[in-house]
Amino acid sequence: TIFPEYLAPLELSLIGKARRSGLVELAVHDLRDFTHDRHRTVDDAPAGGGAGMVMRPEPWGEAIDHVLAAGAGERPGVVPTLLVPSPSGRRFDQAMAHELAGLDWLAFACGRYEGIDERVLDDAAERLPVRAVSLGDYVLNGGEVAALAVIEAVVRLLPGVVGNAESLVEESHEGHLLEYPVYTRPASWRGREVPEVLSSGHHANVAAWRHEQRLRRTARRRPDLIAAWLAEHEPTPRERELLAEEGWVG
Ligand code: 6GU
Repeated sequence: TIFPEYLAPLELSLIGKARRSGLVELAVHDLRDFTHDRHRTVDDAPAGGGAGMVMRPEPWGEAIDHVLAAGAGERPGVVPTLLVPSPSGRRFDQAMAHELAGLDWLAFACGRYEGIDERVLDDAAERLPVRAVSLGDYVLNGGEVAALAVIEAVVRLLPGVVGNAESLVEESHEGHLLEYPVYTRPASWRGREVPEVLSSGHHANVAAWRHEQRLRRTARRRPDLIAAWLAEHEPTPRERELLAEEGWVG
């Protein structure tokens, strides 16, 4: 990155704690440390003309060589997977987070401006797996915020990082459904009550209500996810009824 300070939040909260307890190791590298001119230049005009600036290949090549050499000293024979945040990358999702959580070592190349000279990625791909990754269909100013998002989504899946492993199971995007709505005390607030079933103590009814809420909410907000859920579940007559009530048409 050319903005190491952008990644300062990696000291905080769950990820900071995971780092301090040795569950994950993170290092931030300043791309400008790999420049050799007085102005520490990292960008130049795009070949072929056009708007904006492109990141020059030399600092990136040196930075990647340095990260590879530094990390390889600690774990011989292991290479990182290089993730390149880009709106033209493959869409990041929970399945990819699980996949990345199974890898030993991830490296992120955070581009700015119009992007990184493509030869950097072609050159790196001869030595490492390289994957362009997008958060979604909108444009950020650079890869740092995307790298933070990917790191947070991946690190929380590592064993021991999230205290209560059960909270990883029932959350949104596990099993293709969104999470059910949650409530706490007080039982009545501004004339709004916590749904009665939740204070019934009847665990089966609570579980059935939550499942129904997940299905309804997903059909309403993210109908695109229902097809993936249906591919893995034969819906009960009740589930079919709920989907129909929410206007889902398959
Ligand atoms: Cl990964 N990078 C940038 N610059 N913009 C994005 C993105 C990534 N994902 C969505 N928009």
